[in-house]
Amino acid sequence: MTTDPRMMADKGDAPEGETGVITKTRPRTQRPPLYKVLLLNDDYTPMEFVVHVLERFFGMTHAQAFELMLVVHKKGVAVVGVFSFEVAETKVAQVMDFARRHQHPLQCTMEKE
Ligand code: TYC
Repeated sequence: MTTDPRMMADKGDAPEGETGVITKTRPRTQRPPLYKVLLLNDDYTPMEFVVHVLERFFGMTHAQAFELMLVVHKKGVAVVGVFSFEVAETKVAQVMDFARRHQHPLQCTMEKE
């Protein structure tokens, strides 16, 4: 029997070459927050003006724009698109400015998704 540590049998705590602190981290993918652009109903803005806004600033066909305008008209509000903060901000400003220039009370807002 030996007492020399170099001669003692492996106690089997862990397989050789696999000791040490685990340092690997899962890559955390950061997605930018998205913002919904909402169009609100009112009693005065002409339906055709709203349809034009949706075609002009949201790239919808006349049929898509008419359909969504009717959703806003009936339900009071609808999401017209989802964008990055900067794009959403620009769309809201474009719609609000266009409505103001035509003296319509149309309201467009954004909220974080
Ligand atoms: N309610 C308006 C009307 O009857 C039409 C309208 C639709 C106004 C959608 C705003 O976001 C709107 N003339």
